[in-house]
Amino acid sequence: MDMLLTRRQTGVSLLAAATIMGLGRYGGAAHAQDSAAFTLPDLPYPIDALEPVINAETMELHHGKHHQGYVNGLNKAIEADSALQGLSLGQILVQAGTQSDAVRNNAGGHWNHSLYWRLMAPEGQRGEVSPELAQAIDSAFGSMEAFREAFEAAGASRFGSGWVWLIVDMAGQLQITSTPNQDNPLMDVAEIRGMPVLGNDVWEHAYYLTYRNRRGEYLSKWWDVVNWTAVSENYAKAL
Ligand code: MN3
Repeated sequence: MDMLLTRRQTGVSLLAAATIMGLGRYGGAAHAQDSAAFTLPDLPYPIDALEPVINAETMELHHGKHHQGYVNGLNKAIEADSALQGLSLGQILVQAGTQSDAVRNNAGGHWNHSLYWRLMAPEGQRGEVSPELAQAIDSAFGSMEAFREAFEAAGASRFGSGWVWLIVDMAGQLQITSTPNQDNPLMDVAEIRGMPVLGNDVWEHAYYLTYRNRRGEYLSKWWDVVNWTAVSENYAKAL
């Protein structure tokens, strides 16, 4: 087992945390049980539920074509590599650095998008930031407003395609970080490793139909659809 997986303070491994966070529901446990292919999770709300921030056409393409493409690509790559067969998604992610680009990109794409859909919710179902998370954000960033600004800035300055994250790092602290392409902070290759609590997709396919080249506008409007109940649960589980 990778030594980096051991959290210095709590002794909880990232892999265990990833499993707790629901990797199993998105291909981990199911895959291990029956060696069936990874599958595209259903959206937890109707396709137009996030309008006007994210329109139905964007969701249809993003979920139905892009995410499905990562699932298909991952299954194809695994089919061609018997060493990967039977591994959970989490087990593949933590050894992404020694895998082919096809495995790294498609496994990351599948995990990242499975999280992303659940970080958003329709109006009336977005909940509130838990007192514990609010306090941790204040302590790490000064205020919720300062956190949002820093998160948006990190997303805006990611060159090309990638993701911006709020993570619980290896020391148990909140940090904002960003990864290229479909990498994520669970991967052994990540500059800063930790458990994602919140993540936003800054690939153009996530926003281009509505916002064109205005990534900053997408990042600032995205807060309107964030499911704070889910984010607060992610934080509680990542500790
Ligand atoms: Mn995407």
